[in-house]
Amino acid sequence: MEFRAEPLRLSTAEAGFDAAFRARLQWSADTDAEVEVRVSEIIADVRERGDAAVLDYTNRFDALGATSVAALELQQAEMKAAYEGLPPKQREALTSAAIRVRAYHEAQKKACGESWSYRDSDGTLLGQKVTPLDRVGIYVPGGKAAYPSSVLMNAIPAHVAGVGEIIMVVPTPRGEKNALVLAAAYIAGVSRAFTVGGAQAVAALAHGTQTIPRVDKITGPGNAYVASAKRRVFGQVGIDMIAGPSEILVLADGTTPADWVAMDLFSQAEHDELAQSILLCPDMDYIAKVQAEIDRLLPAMPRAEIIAKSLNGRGALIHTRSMEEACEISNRIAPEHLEIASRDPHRWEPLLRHAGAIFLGEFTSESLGDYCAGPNHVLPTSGTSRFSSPLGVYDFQKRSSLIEVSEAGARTLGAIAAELAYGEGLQAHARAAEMRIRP
Ligand code: HSO
Ligand code: ZN
Repeated sequence: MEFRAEPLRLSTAEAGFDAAFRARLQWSADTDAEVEVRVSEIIADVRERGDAAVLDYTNRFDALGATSVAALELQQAEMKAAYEGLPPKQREALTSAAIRVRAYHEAQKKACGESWSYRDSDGTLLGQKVTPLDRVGIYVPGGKAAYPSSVLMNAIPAHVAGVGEIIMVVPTPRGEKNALVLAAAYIAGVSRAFTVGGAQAVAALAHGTQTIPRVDKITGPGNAYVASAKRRVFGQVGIDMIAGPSEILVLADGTTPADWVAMDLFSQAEHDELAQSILLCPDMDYIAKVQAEIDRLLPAMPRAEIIAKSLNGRGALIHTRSMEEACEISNRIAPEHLEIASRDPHRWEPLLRHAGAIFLGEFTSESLGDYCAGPNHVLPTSGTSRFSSPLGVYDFQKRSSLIEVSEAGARTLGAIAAELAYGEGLQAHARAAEMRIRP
């Protein structure tokens, strides 16, 4: 069967652009009421029955015959053996990726993850103390989107942050374990791992059971059940984000080979029928070239059906009046991945404010960022890069303020605080400040 991909052709010069833009390019993350009910029942059951509930759901949903949750724990020796048993080239690639991802996150920790303090003119010490989380849970999907690279992207920043214990959960339908996922867990510093998935895994991590320890934060992508469960346990534990389908936006000035750009559009489209790939370009001839490359390259792609559905459903090739206008539209979309396919990417980068990750220049394919460039591939989707950031070391740390007031500071600050405390009618506050003012 042949799949044609005809992404929507839009021109910013046409009157209907705005309406078409809203209808096609904006994402609504509606939740499914049935999923919500099911997930709330599962969470309540896991809270009440602990291991017994986790075991029941896991045996039922993943067609296992386990007799205890303890039996679902993966041993370090098994993860190590998986790593050692990988074909050498795969093992080397995984190791190289892990080394680069670790180096990037170590630099990130140095730049924005260290404690700091200063003394003011009264000798009062003020600062911020950064501490890692004690224990985090990492959810790894086990179904059609089992990504060992995501194990690295979640576990490595946690490890670099200094998290005490990293607990991984991964469903293994019919008991099938993914050797690359186990190997990635082994080299990324996962402390314990359980072959448990779905809402029951999230509930177990959030509330703790007899066997699965309760964590402080849960990160990692998952299906609708996992997303719903993460939303529900938020507050009891921290969560990273609720990830939507993958997105790529390519800003092209026509200087990058059109087949490279077509393949980059495919690379996110192949994740999911709901993924979104968009090209913004001021050169109509170039857009036609990219379309021709899409037509030429698609039939040979193993995931042609998914790619075609994604491009036909949510994809767009947009003709803009200029590169400046393309940058403005990109800011409006706030994509997860933004490629600047240009020989002069630094000319456009300053105009771009909202994107999970920005890939500069013709040699920077988005896929390098997915695996091994170094930055994290867990990124804000669905326009949320307007207000949020890639997963990073900072997601596995928290900050405490530090205050040490000197005797002189007690005088200056005491007078200010007492005045404001009396204004609020809070005597004890005022007196506590005043008592420390020595004559
Ligand atoms: N592009 C995905 C991450 C990924 N790609 C994993 C390949 N494997 C995140 O949007
Ligand atoms: Zn990807």
